[in-house]
Amino acid sequence: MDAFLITAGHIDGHEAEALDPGRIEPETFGPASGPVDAGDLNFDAFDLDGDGTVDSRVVHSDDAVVIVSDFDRDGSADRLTMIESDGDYSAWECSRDDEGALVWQKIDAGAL
Ligand SMILES: [Ca+2]
Ligand SMILES: [Ca+2]
Repeated sequence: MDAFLITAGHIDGHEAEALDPGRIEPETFGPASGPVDAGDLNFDAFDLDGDGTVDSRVVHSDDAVVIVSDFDRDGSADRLTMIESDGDYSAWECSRDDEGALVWQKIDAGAL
């Protein structure tokens, strides 16, 4: 398939509603979890990549503390870092596959 631009029309009706990061469970989160709502980055947000624009905030879900990062500020999270109560952590980044579907990829994991 040739490369093509993702348009709103293409995504419309194609993807599930964005996931609330407060409902993320590290045990079940995976590549096909879909878009994650970055939420309101105007409060309690910080600048993780140091470019002068706030991009990240901390969300407490039932099972983990989740750092939600939206570096391009489009409202959809680009990176998630989950820290479980036992110190296990995992970091995920999302991208789109050839068909425009959002895919999460685990980029790091370990124990604190
Ligand atoms: Ca930033
Ligand atoms: Ca984003």
